[in-house]
Amino acid sequence: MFAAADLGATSGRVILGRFGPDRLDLTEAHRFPNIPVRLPGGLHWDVLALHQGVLDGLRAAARAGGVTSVGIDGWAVDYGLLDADGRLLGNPHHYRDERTEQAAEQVFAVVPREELYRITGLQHLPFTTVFQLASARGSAQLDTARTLLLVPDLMVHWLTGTVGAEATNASTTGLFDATTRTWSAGLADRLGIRPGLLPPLRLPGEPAGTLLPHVAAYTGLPPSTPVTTVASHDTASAVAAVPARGPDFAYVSCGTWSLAGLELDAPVLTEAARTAGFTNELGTDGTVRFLRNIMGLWLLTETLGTRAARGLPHALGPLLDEAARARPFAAVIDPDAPEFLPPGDMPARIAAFCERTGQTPPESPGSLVRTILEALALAHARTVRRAAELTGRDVAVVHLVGGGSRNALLCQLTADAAGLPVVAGPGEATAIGSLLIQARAHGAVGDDRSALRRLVAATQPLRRYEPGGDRRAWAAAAARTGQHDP
Ligand code: LFR
Repeated sequence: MFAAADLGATSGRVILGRFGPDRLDLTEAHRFPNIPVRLPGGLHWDVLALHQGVLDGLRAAARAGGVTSVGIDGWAVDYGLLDADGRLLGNPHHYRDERTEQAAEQVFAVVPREELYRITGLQHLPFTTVFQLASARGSAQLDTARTLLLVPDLMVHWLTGTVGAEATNASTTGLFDATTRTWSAGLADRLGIRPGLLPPLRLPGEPAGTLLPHVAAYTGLPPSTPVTTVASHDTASAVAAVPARGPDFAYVSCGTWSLAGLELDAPVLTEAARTAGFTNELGTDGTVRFLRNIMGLWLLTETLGTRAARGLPHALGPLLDEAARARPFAAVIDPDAPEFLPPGDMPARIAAFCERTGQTPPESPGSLVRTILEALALAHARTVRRAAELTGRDVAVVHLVGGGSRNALLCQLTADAAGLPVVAGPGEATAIGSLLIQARAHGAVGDDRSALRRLVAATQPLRRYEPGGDRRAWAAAAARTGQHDP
């Protein structure tokens, strides 16, 4: 049995996976909330609570019979800083904190955006690590720091005492060279980042240490339990678990974010890819995740959160039923409009977006939810099409994985918008990706990446949605969106 600790933006979980010939059985050992905290210094992650959640999950794993190995993944970009004694300096910032607004321009003044893209291959997101570091420049915290650890690497450090930077997640920092697949010492130097701050890289499958004595004592797992490096960027793990049966697929990893794109062998670092907003993040086995970030279910969860705070009905099921019955295309919004990024009153922001673009805001909660899901479906479809155009690849099927795959309306709308079949599931693709990498490293499954995908396809519940709907209406909506290349 293997344990995957998967940290998401709203909750963390520890999932146990048991492999057998043509078998992969999953059980959820523990789930815990991830509640960001606003302090005078901005919006932060409660990393101690996350560590405690991981420990409690591992304790549950020990009670369930123990594990061959543990792996940890989480969202990208964010980091903790350690001092010379290896202690965490303050609480890591949340990528939705507003402090990075001006920072990108400071970076571009030193490394022009076109050059930065040619080196790192990253789409422009205001919160990328390199911009967060620029906004922290000259702070006492950064001046004192000796080691930067991305959040999953920090969790591994607290389990094992070891220090390393997992490569798929390092590739999201804006300090990683997409071609050489190493830290870009040149960029760090030009941007005044001490080279020693960035720890040695580790690849998925490599050992990351064993449990510290106090971790073993608390969890009840033996101190010799290995922690295995997985694709610690959650999206990289999710892509590894896409249940594709052939090469001509696109994926949408849909949770808080929708990450839509293709798996490639080499980065595409052209101006066309840059202006279309595509990123080249590292995947497992040296693959490249050529994708775009789409705002994702964040729009929906923030909408539900706003309604809950006002004492309004906010249960997802009934709202989705209403949305399914609501009139199509009451309003068409761009889900990636920058004002949707920070936490806050999403219904009011969507209404303001509609008014600004000469549209009547959705009039009922069901219509609002439908507007969000149609906007995501349009963005999924448009991103998949652009990715195919930019790479000359054929796409015959879209695999929608992650929590969003449980949203039948979103899956059907995505199929309709793309004019392609959507295969939905698995919902826990990220944890499955982590389990597969661990199982492979410990010899419980074979090496071949496509065979791992076939195992997921053969063992996990999947649902297929055929494209339907009114093609002309979708085309008209796409023309109305204002969904733009950034
Ligand atoms: C998804 C994800 C995305 C990344 C965003 C912020 O959970 O990891 O891939 O762009 O979170 O880190």
